[in-house]
Amino acid sequence: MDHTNVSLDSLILKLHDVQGVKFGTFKLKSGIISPIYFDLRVIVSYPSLMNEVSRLLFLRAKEAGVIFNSVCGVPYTALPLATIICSQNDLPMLIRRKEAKDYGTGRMIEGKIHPGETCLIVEDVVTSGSSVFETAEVLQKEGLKVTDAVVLMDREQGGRARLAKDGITLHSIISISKLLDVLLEAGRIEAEVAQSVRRFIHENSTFRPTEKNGSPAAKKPCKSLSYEARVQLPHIHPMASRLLRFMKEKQSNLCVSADVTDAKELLEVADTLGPLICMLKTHVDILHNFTPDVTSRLSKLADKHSFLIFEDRKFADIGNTVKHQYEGGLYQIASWSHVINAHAVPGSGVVKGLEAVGKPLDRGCLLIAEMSSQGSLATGAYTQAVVKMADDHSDFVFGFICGSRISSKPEFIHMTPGVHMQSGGDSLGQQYTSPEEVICKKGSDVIIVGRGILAAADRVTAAEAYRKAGWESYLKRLSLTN
Ligand code: 5BU
Repeated sequence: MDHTNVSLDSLILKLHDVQGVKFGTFKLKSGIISPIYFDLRVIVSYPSLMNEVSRLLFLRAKEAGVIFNSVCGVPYTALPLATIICSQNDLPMLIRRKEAKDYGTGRMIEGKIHPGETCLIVEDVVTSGSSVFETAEVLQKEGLKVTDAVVLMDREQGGRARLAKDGITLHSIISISKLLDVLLEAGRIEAEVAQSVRRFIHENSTFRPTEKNGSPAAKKPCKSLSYEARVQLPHIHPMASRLLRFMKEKQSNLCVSADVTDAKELLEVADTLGPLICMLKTHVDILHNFTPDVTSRLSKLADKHSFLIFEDRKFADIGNTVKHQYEGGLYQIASWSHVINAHAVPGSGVVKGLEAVGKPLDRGCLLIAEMSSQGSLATGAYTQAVVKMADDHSDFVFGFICGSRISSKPEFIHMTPGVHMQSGGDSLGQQYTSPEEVICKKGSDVIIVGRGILAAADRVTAAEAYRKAGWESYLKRLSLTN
């Protein structure tokens, strides 16, 4: 069980206890009078708080699927945080100097630099995003890539949008809104104080994006949007964003359907094909020798190779029953599967039941809007009703199983099964479409391939052929639509 939400509330209260956040009348550097002030430097005096903040920062980056080789803290408060993160997770650290040494090498960065590698930036508070940006600039000058920053506190004054403009995604642990909610509920502040802070934040944004929704991407039709542009969308689900990142980093929109019946073979498929895929789809209930150890090893392989696990359980019962099926029983699916799917046929209760279990664990759900099998009843008005259900539950539902793009919202991921290089199907109703047709013509995002790869004499070579075909079809789609 993940206790992030619980610990987040207590973290906010602890920060208030140690006066890391204060309410009153404060004159800022800019001369503006603010009703709230953060002084997170104080946390260095509280070791357990330092450890907790560092743990959550690292977890946030992991949850978002950020892939990085080293970590750099924005001087000075975030320096010790970066140190703890690196020390506890065995990661190399880089230190940014505030001023170049006037002797010796005159370097601005201390630590071993490997040009081309990606460095994660860590910061305590972000207002306009300029400190993060300055650090990113120094790192980039040394040949490093900076794609993401994690921050303890986002003041929600435009930093996120400003950094997004420069290609840096900001991930925050605490937003001002959350902070105010928790302090209000705990009776630490009055409603009027919360209200005045909200007004101040709203009126003092440092960055006003010219495009609607804060993202130039929001206006483009989604077929012409790159996977990386979709990561930046303001309302993207964390699971969708994590998947899109894996896709971009690994140049893979391939999900392998690991339909094997032996546990050892399943783990072998995951380990050998892991580097080529963005997602591994399982049917654990077809394993003849399932043990909980299989799923814990699968999770380790997912971490090792950066892919998501999708248990294709197709939940389809009333909310109360699916809750138990998802959380308990022999398979305890919620504890290891990042993604699950559901039929919409029972009505929205099925999503509500699953969400009650999956949301606290930061899981995500796909709704089955269409099926690849011959004579499927999931068509027309049914499919449209599924899209509406996804819209209504976009906190937990982040996409569809479908044959083609069915929602114009670029936040939704479209995943298509029944994919094979050779046309045709099987004797039990499966119907196949090619990777190019699915990605380029039908506008789906991810191809799901089972026997096309599993039945090949050399599975790695076959998976690479599907990865390449899927990726090239995506590049072709971008070039045709832009
Ligand atoms: P294949 O070997 O590529 O045909 O396997 C396809 C997989 O996708 C298999 O695990 C099915 O259970 C799954 N699937 C599908 O084929 N069609 C659908 O509409 C849905 C799932 Br939903």
